[in-house]
Amino acid sequence: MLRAKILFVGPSEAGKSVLANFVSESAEGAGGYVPTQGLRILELETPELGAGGGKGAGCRLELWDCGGDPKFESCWPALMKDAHGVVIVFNPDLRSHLKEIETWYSCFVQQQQLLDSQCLLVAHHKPGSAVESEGPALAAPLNKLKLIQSSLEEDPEDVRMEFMKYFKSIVNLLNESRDREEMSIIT
Ligand SMILES: Nc1nc2c(ncn2[C@@H]2O[C@H](COP(=O)(O)OP(=O)(O)OP(=O)(O)O)[C@@H](O)[C@H]2O)c(=O)[nH]1
Ligand SMILES: [Mg+2]
Repeated sequence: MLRAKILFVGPSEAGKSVLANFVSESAEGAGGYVPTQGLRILELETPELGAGGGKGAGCRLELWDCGGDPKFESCWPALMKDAHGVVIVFNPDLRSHLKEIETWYSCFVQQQQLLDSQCLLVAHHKPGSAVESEGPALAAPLNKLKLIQSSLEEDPEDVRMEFMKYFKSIVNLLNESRDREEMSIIT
C-alpha cells in the first residue's frame, strides 16, 4: 500500500489541528484551544484514492499536524524529511499571517524542492468571520499556489472535497514516480 506523508503547517492558532481532525474524522481535542506540542500524527486510510493508478490498493495518508509555535523550529528539519505534501493553514483576517506564510512556504516547499502542486494553501475562517469570495490578495510566489477557502461552519463538505482532491493529486504523483522507478529497474 502506498504511504503519503502530508504536513499541516502554518502560524499558531490558525486551525491546523481543527482541520486535520476534521479531514481524518478524528474527534480528538474537541473543546478549547490546545497548542500542538511539536507534532501529532493522524492517519487516514483512503481506499478510493489509490485507485486511478491501476494498483488499486488504496493509500495510507499520514497527516503530520505540526505545532506552529516558533519554539519548535528545531524540529522542522525532521518534520520536513520525505514529506510528499505540505498544507499551509492561515487566518486570512490576520495581516501578520499573510507575511508569515511566505516563510513557511520558503522553508517547507521551496527549500525542500517540492513542486508547487504539492502545496495547498488554506485560508481558514473561524466561526463568525466573513468569507470574502475573492479571498486575500497574496504576493508572489504564493499567488501561484492552489488556495482554498475553508469554513467548517458554512460549507464543511466543500472543504472535505477540496482536501480529497488535493490528496488525490498527491497520490497520483506518488503513483507516477513509482511507475517511473519500476520502469527504470526493468529497462
Ligand atoms: N468552532 C471552531 N473553532 C475553531 C475552528 N478553527 C479554529 N477554531 C478555534 O481556534 C483554536 C485554534 O485552532 P487549532 O487548530 O488548535 O490551531 P493550530 O493551528 O493547530 O495551532 P498550533 O497547534 O498552536 O500551531 C481551536 O482550539 C478552536 O477553538 C473552526 O472551524 N470551528
Ligand atoms: Mg495544533
